[in-house]
Amino acid sequence: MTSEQTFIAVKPDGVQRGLVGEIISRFEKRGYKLVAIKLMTASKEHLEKHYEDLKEKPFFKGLVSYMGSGPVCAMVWEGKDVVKTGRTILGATNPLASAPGTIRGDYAIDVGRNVCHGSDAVDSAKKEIALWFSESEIQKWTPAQHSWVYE
Ligand code: YYY
Ligand code: MG
Repeated sequence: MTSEQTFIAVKPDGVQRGLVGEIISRFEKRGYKLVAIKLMTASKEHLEKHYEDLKEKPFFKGLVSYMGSGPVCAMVWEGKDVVKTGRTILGATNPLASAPGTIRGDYAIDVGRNVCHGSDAVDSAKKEIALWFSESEIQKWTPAQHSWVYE
């Protein structure tokens, strides 16, 4: 099995709305493995780095201020094709375009309050994981269910 890792975060609105458990649950139930998790209020500098590709966008300043307005639940999830599948589990960036059954499609309306983040590619996942976590915070473990999820 070729495994990969992705950075998933419950944004401050998701934390405030009590959606942390629900979001973790969707990844767990799908069969993915949680390898790192922490609650963190990110600094402006940290968020500017996290979203550096978007720094020219008109919504950048508001995005950074919203993301730093309270704790974020930062996580690393691991498993087969988890970057792409993670994005599918989150839904489209604009919640109004997200299908019901996705996190954003079930719990969000405005794009600026879309409750969760997920890396968009394997390379950006690596960069984001390195920004949010030190290597010692990432666990190596084998879930008991592994052989019941993968053939
Ligand atoms: O990766 P994803 O979060 O789905 O979208 P990005 O294009 O990377 O934008 C990051 C973040 O910016 C998005 O989740 C909400 C916010 N945003 C916004 O406030 N207004 C937009 N028109 C586009 C994105
Ligand atoms: Mg993105």
